[in-house]
Amino acid sequence: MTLRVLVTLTLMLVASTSRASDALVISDAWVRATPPGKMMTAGYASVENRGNIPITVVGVSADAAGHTSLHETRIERDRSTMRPVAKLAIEPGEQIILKPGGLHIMLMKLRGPLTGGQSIDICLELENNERQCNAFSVARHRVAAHHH
Ligand SMILES: [Cu+2]
Repeated sequence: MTLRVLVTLTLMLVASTSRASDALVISDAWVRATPPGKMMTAGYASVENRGNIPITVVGVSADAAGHTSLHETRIERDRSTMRPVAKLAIEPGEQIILKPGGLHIMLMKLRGPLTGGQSIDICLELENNERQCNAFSVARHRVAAHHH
């Protein structure tokens, strides 16, 4: 084997193992069922970077909603407010929990009501133009994280 072929193979291997979406592990993904008449809701999940390079989420998308964004709930002067989050950087080994009262995926202009038992796909858009889509189950409350 020539050195050149070896270098090419090595580069291909590096490229295939460094895909950020492979390193991003999403679990406990759920979306709150919509109350009657409401056309917006939020999605939650735990997002873990199991790779060795930082991963930056630069957006979210979902076919079920006309507008999807990353949001953060904060308490300001005793009032709970939500603000958009443009970027979310996840360091190697870091796990970020999107949960009620904190970071969440905001789903607005829903195309229809979301009821428990169904699931919708939500995609995380990553900085390097990769995207990772996961099924989020619709539930009224968070389901227990572990089933034994
Ligand atoms: Cu929100």
